[in-house]
Amino acid sequence: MMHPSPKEIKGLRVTVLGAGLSGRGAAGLFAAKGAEVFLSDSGIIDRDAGEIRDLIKKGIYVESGGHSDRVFQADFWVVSPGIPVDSPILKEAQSRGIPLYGELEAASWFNRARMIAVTGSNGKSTTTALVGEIFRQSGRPTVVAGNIGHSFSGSVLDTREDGVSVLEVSNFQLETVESFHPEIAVFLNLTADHLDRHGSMEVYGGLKARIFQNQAASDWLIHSAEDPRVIQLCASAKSRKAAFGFDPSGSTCGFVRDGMLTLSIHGVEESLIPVSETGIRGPHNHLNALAASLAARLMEVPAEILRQVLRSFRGLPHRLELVRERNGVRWINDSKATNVDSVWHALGSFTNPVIWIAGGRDKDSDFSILEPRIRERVKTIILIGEAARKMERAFAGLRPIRIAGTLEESIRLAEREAEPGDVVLLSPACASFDMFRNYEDRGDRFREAVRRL
Ligand code: UMA
Ligand code: ADP
Repeated sequence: MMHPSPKEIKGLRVTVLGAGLSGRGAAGLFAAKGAEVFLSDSGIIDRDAGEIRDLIKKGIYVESGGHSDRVFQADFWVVSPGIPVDSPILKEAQSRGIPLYGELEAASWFNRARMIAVTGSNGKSTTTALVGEIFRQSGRPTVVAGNIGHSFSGSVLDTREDGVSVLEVSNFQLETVESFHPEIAVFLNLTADHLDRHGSMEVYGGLKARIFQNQAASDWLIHSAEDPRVIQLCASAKSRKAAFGFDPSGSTCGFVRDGMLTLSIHGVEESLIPVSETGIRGPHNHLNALAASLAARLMEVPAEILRQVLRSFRGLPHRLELVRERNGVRWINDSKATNVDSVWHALGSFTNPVIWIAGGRDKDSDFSILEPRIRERVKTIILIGEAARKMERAFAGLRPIRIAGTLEESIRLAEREAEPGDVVLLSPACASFDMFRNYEDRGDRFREAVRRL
């Protein structure tokens, strides 16, 4: 079904489901375009909080504490990514014939800039932020949005034809795309995550592949040359392909040769900088850097700008973030490592003995995959949260395991164990929602407690 064109929005009745970041952004966007907006949230929201108050002032009707029948009086719905497509309320809307669009899809109808979209199981935020920084430094009007923490709806009206939209795209968002069409799609990797929502790797991988479903032969798909599942999924794309990895093939690709980040653009090689001079650490981050560099070069950013930003970009907070060095012990906050593969790479980024703090809310993960890495790098395991007992069983006999009741207690235990040269790494392999508001809250609490030591 064709979605309404931006010019047809005026006067339509739009129900926005969920009043989180996506829903508030979408409500503001569609109200600005003249729609009659009804914003509905199943949870309790603070009607006096600044942004909601502003939406109410703009004439948007807001309900919370449940979805009333009024949600069905709509020409179409804009749905937040956290609401699964098979949830009863969305099924009911579908059975009544109401068109449903995801928030990212709906925002993209209004995009005026050239579009780069980044997906994958891990490294999305880091790569998106790096691409965004490169374009900002190049002087192009740049919007960075999506799963990275700012809804695209909230900034899409700022996009300009001479600018670029750099979007981090999650599989939740891809579940509800239809016409979403990035000129450059980046598919970083595919490892187990969110299996509690999607059930199988096939479903999860199929959703990620939607990032390129509307691409044509003139578009670019930048993808991993390391990940066999990604390579297989990308084979069906109509777009031109640029692979990145340690030894990819093709006339346009990115690789590391003799310790140097290198691109080949239409067969012409360009050396960027030595990996040892990049601001972000670990081999996984060098892959992120190659993907970001390809995206920028394919949109004509001069290589010199790339070199500057690759040196200065230090990564985002909560991703292998050095909090403190104290008595020869480095304390690292990797709270954003919410799945098993990100921990695999985190542990692989250190050569010193690691005291590893992990645990939280399990996402049906298979923790035993980490066994070889634990044998190589870990000295002591300290577990917290709901998954502690399951993880304890998975790692039994590998290394000494301690269970802590709180994050603060895990830090005290780690301090007692740590010797000069060690690394204390919070890299949970789990979601945070059992004990914290989100991964940022978990990382902030870790940082504060470590600074107090
Ligand atoms: N809600 C309903 N009805 C329901 C279920 C939920 O009204 O049946 C309401 C909740 O009460 C809540 C709101 O929906 O108030 C939350 O919506 P949401 O979960 O879609 O969250 P947003 O605040 O809109 O944030 C979303 C992304 N969150 C998710 O996909 C879960 C944010 O990514 C993203 O930054 C933001 O849009 C802006 O684009 C976060 C995330 O955790 C960081 N993403 C997952 C990940 O990275 O692993 C996919
Ligand atoms: P995402 O947005 O996909 O969650 P982030 O950039 O926020 O990705 O990083 C999440 C976690 O994954 C961090 O712990 C980080 O160290 C790790 N990570 C970053 N890039 C990669 C990669 N290419 N492969 C595996 N893990 C990665």
